[in-house]
Amino acid sequence: MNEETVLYACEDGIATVTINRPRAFNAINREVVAAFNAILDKLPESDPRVLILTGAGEKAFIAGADIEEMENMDPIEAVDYSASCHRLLDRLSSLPIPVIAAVNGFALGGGLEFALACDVRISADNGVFGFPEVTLGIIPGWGGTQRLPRLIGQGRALELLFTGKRIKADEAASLGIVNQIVPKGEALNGALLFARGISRARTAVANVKKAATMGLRCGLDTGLSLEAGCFGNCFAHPDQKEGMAAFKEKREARFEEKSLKKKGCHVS
Ligand code: CO8
Repeated sequence: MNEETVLYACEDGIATVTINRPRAFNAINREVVAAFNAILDKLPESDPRVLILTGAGEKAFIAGADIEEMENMDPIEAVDYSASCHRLLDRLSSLPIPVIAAVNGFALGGGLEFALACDVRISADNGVFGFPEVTLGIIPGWGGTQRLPRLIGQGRALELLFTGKRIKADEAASLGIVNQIVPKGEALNGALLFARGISRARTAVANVKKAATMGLRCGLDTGLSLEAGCFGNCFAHPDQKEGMAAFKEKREARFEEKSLKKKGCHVS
């Protein structure tokens, strides 16, 4: 396996995962899926507090699944491939840390699905979004039919899914797909800036992510019970005492540095 198809770096608690197939516009193939899984296996070693996902080069975040690799799949292989990427994106989205997509160009098909599995999307102004699958005679198979309607509503999602049309970053922002737009070439810097603005109270951040993301998978009553549990979790952690003491003493809180290692790699 060529390990360089996915790059990993971690600095000052912020991890960056870069899909590195710029000549194929960072299209995802099985090798990328395996390399990404291997990076997630090792994530607790560097114990980041935020993860940023981006694509190599100036033109594409990820231009989808590798069409050449998919072309001759039979239905059973297609189901297996779909499920294997569901597992990868579930691992990514259930990390107990914020995950930010830094979209630096095309985010099409599977590329948009990778971006949707992130918590937040920062896009350069040359970002292009869409689900062209129907134009290839297939449908999104890595969560797009499920995550997009949950994010922007069924009608608006179906418009993109039915037509396969591409939209620019400003339209994606107005639909709620993109959180922030930054100038071309600045997606990673924009994501880094966003990451640095996230609270260092890691347990509180992990619990707020768990409540807000797992809560979307259930009804309101169950979601409220989940929130109560997450609220309680915070009171079992020293950060709650420290945060409230710091407020009373009119000083900055000193929250615990490490938590991914202790808590394992899942929000659930
Ligand atoms: N797969 C493979 N190669 C790709 C892909 C892709 N998705 N996208 C781009 N490339 C390659 C091109 O083949 C080309 O390679 P080469 O130079 O060797 O010919 C290179 O990247 C550059 O592409 P272009 O020359 O086409 O560059 P343009 O600037 O003219 O166009 C586009 C850029 C608009 C991104 C164009 O390449 C394009 O439309 N790409 C395909 C986008 C697409 O349809 N994506 C969806 C794919 S399907 C999918 O993602 C399904 C996900 C769920 C799978 C579930 C599995 C069971």
